[in-house]
Amino acid sequence: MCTTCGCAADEQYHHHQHDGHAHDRHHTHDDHAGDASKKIQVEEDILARNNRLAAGNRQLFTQKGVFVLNLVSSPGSGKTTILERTLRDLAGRFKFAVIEGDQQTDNDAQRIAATGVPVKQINTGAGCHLDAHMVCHAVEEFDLDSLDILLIENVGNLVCPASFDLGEQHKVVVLSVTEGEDKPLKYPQMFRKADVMLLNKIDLLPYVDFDAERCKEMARRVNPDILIFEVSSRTGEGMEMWYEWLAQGRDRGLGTGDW
Ligand SMILES: Nc1nc2c(ncn2[C@@H]2O[C@H](COP(=O)(O)OP(=O)(O)O)[C@@H](O)[C@H]2O)c(=O)[nH]1
Ligand SMILES: [Mg+2]
Repeated sequence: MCTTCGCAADEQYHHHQHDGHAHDRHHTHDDHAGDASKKIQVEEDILARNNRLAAGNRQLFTQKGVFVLNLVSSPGSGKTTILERTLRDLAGRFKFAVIEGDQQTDNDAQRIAATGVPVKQINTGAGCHLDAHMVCHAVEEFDLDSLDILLIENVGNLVCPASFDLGEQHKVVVLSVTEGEDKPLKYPQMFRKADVMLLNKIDLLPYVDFDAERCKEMARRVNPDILIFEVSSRTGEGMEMWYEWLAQGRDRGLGTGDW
């Protein structure tokens, strides 16, 4: 039994391996309404439990004065590269820690460790998102009292991470210019849940068929309040505005302020 949140660790792990795809796993030829309502009940229970744990995480982060962001995107949009540059550029200003989520490997954790920032890798196995329980245990490895900002890189996936609150103050969605400008309309839940969108890889704009204005208009259509920063984590272009937002969010004591 886990002492922090009262879970039975093995049972919980088993749950995580499936919960992202709970919708698939009970289908048989005689699937019927009873099974469907059971599935809905299971999914509701999973989300309700996650929400309870996320609320606990958020309370802890607030108590400790840690500003927490959950970075979400499809694989390869540049989340880790954005983190690497942010950590190096703001090293003197804030004390950071990072949680890395991937199905397999600690490649991203190694990249973050090279910046000198404490990092914890979570491998989700077959799971397609991080959840509040995983984060609750991952932060046990950090000295939260000494931290200013915790950055969580979620598993690359524009669908499931939208449903799982981790206890963050904000979701930050990263979209790169190689992915097509209509992604906000195709995956509206994610763009609706995010407070900030980083439109990354703008150094590639001259080489790709991507209309940045149209993309921003689509993002605002699903979320009129979303803040959009156009950046290149390769060249550093536009990153100052992102840093300014980070610093102001942190300085305002975890609020969203006037942005
Ligand atoms: N041209 C360009 N490439 C980038 C940029 N940001 C990331 N990349 C590249 O995109 C690929 C995926 O980046 P990564 O940070 O691993 O993406 P993640 O899967 O979202 O963490 C790598 O080859 C990066 O070098 C950028 O701003 N411009
Ligand atoms: Mg990554």
